Amino acid sequence: MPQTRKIHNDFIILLRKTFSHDPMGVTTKNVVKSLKGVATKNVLHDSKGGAHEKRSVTTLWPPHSLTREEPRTLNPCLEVRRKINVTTCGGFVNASSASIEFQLGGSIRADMRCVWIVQAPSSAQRFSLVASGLKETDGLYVTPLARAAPTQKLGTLGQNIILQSKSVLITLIVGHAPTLGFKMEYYASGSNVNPDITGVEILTTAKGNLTYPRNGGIYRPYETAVFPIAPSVPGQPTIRFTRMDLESDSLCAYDWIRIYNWFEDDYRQVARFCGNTIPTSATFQDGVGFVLFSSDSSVFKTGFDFQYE
Ligand SMILES: [Ca+2]
Repeated sequence: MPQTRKIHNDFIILLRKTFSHDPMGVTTKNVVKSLKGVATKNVLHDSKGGAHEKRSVTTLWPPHSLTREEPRTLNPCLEVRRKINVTTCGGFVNASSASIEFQLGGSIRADMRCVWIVQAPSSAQRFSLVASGLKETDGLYVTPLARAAPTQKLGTLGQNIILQSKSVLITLIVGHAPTLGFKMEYYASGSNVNPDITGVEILTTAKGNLTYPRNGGIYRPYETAVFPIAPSVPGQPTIRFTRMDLESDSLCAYDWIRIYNWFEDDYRQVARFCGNTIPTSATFQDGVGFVLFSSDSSVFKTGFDFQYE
């Protein structure tokens, strides 16, 4: 390289070092912006702190004293944050957006059942499939818990499904042959509302039991508690209630329990009961179902127990 050219290049490098706006080498891409110089953590807007994922505090640069004031319209919590990514078979996510990535690049056993429940602080949610090795004989389904619309199959990449429901069940139904994994995402959509789920447990063991409320006492007003049963070893679980103590009325219109059984691409209600009535047992012949409990504004009892195997 000619000497003059080298001097020129060195000068350019010196200029860049001297006037760089990023002397720490920190890229601004993932920096959480702050409003009025207040440190902002990578927190989610979870009204109940339901998404338990721990996050580190994102480093701020430049220091607050050097941060120029941001436009007032910015929400300090909604700036760049890492999205929750669930990778287990089943789970509960309480956040405005998340991805569910199950065995992507790997295989899933035949007849597998997984249920995720997602809840966003909004009146609707949008779902899309990002990557999929699922076959035609498999299915990934979204079911609004509010039951305002039927279950829909999320089967095509790029497809968007919007459901008018604060909380949604996502059900994986694998056919009678092993298959490959997938990745899907959901986003809050619509107007802001308070979340509706007051209790949730996803039962994945081969057998088990549940008492609600979990710590005894009486249940609360306006409960919506949901308990999917989807054993991770495929089977046909039978559910039996062993104790019932709900407000009683002839139509079960106030406080009630419903049992839903997966059958032909949707959840079908197989029982609705209240008071002290112990219902007959129900078998989930296709390997998955759920219990839904709801209470109204007055008269509260001690709840219920059930077991399944
Ligand atoms: Ca009641």
